[in-house]
Amino acid sequence: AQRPAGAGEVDATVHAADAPFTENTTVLEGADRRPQTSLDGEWRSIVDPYFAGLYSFHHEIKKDGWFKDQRWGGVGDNRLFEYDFAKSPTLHVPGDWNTQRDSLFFYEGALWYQRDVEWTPVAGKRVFLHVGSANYKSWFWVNGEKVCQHEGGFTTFDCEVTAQLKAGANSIVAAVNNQRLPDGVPTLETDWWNYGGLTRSVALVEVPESYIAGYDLHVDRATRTKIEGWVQVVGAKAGERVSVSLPELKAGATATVGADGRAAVSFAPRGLELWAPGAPKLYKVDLMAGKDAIHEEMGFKTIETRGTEILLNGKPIFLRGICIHAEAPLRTGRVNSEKDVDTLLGWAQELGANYVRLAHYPHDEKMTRAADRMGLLVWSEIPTYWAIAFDNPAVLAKAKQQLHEEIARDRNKASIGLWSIANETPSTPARTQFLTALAAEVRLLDRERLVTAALLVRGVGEHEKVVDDPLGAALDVVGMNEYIGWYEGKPETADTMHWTIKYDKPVIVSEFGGEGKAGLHGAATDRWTEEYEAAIYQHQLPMLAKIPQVRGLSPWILMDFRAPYRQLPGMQDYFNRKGLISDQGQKKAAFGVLQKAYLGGYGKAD
Ligand code: GCB
Repeated sequence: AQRPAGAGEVDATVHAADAPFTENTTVLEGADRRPQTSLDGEWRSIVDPYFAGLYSFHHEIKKDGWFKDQRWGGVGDNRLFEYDFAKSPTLHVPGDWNTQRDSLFFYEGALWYQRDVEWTPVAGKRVFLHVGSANYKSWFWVNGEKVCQHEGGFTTFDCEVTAQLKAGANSIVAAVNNQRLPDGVPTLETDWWNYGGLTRSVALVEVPESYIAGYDLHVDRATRTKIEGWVQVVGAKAGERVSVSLPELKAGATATVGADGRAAVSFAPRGLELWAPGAPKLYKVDLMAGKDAIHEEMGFKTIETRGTEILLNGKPIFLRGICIHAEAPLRTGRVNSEKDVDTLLGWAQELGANYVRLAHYPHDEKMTRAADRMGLLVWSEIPTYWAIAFDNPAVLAKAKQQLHEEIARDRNKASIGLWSIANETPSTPARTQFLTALAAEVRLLDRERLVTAALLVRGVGEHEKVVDDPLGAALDVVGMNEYIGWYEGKPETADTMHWTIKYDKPVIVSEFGGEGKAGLHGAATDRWTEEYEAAIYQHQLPMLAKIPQVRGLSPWILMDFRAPYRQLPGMQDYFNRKGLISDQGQKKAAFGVLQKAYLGGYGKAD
C-alpha cells in the first residue's frame, strides 16, 4: 500500500469504511435513445487538493461540506464559508480538466463541479442523472442532498434524483477525484494520461414510474433468423405487456412480464438482413412497456468460434484492425464528441480496417454507436490492466462492477464482438483465478459475444515465442501482445521468429508496433524515424501471416497519445508515438504499409 498524498486524502481505513464505494447507481439501458435534458456546458469548478470540501481536519465527512453550495453574502454577513461556487472559474462538461487549464495538466486529486438547473417536475415521472463517465471516483448531490457515489472512470452510470429535484432552480454538485489508487481498476500504473473530471456528457433523463430498465435482443446462432431475448421492466405488475417491433419488416412480438419484471421475447421476422462490416444494416426497433417506449436502432449478427476460426454470421472472418485510445484527435484530451469519434473511426476505415480494439477501457457510447453505423467490429475492454491487486476481493468486485456497467450499456450494439477482460497481466495463480471469475461473469451477462484478453507472450531464447498463459483456457479468443523490433530485437528479428501457440483457439495479435515521430526521416535502422516504425510493420506482417491460428490483428496504435511514461525530449514529450497517425493528424509511413496490406486483403477469409 502506498502512503496517501495530502492531509485530506482518503486513507486506507476511511477507504475501507467507504467500501463498497459505489452507492445508488444503476445503468439505464438505452438512456442515449431517450429524450434528455443536457447538462453539458460550463460548470463552476473548485480545485480541492486536500479534499477539504468533503473531509474535516480530523478526516470526518463534513455535514456542511461544499456540496451545500452556500455563499457568503458579502460585508455584513457573519456566517463563515470558505468557498463560493458562484465566484469560481468554470470548466466545460464534457471535458477532462487537464487540457482545459494549464495548471491542471498534471493534476491528480479532487475537484468540485457545480451548476444550476431549472426544473419542472412532472407527476408520475422519475428522473435520473445520466453520467457518461467521471474519472475516477465521483460523488453527486442535488440541492445539498447526496444522491450517489461511483467508482470507475470509464463506465456510464445513472443516479436517481427524483426525490431531490424541486420545481424551479436546483443546484447540482459533483466532486470527482482522479487520484490513482493501489486498489483501483486500473491501479497506479497505466500507459495513458490520467485525464480527470466529468469527461463525458451529463444529462437528466425522465422515465415513467414503471420503465424499461434493460433489454437484450439478438439473433439466435442456430437459425440466424429468429430474434430472441428479454425486456426488463422496473415497477411493472406481473402480467403487464411488453412489445418489441421492427416496423421496417412489419414484424414484432408481445410478451408478458413475469414476477421478476422480465419478459422473454422471440419472433422470426421475414427477410432479416444481418449486420456485418461492409454491410452494417441497422433496424429501428421500438420497445414498449406500459407508458414507456424506447426507440432503438439495432443490428443483428452472430459471432462464434469453430476450432481456430472466428465465424461472423456463420462465415469465417479475418479481423483487420487497429487499437484506438480515447485520445481526442488534433486537440488531445479525452474523446467526447461526435467529431472526435468520426475522425478516429474514419481513419480506421481509411486504413481498410473491419475491426477496432477500443483500448483499454470502455469508450464513449458515441463510439460504439458510430461503430454500429460504420460497420466496424469492436473489441471492448475493462481496465484490468497490468498488475492490479488480483489478490484483493474488493478489487474483483470493482472489476465485476465495471464489467456489468460496460455490458449493460453496450450489449445491444451490433458492433461489439469481443469482451476483453484484461491486458498484459502477470501470470500468477491469483491473477488466473481472478480473471477466470471475470470470464464466467461475462458469460452470465452476455452469451452472444466472445470472451478475450490480451496476454503476454513468453520468449524461449532469441528465436522462439510461446503463447501458453494458463488464462488462455478461460477465453474464447486468445489475444496476444508482442513488441519484436521495439522493446526487443530489431525489426528483422521477426523474420526468423518461431511461434508456438498452445491452444486450439483463434488468436488475435492484439498489439505490436513501435514508435516513430511524424516528420522525422532517416534510415530504416534509426529508431524514432518514420522509416524505423514502418520497418517494424514490414517485418511483422509476413511473420504473423505464417502463424496458422492468427485470425486478426490490431497493431498498437491508430494515433499518438499522451502518456506519463514517455518523456524523451524532442521525440516523445509525454506522447507515446506508436501511432500510425500523429496527434495532429499527420499520417506516418507505417500507416501506408498497413493500409496497403489491409486493402490487399491481408489474412483474407472474407
Ligand atoms: C502495451 C500496452 C499498451 C502500451 C504499449 C506500449 O503492451 O498494452 O497500453 O501503451 O504496450 O506502447 O508500450
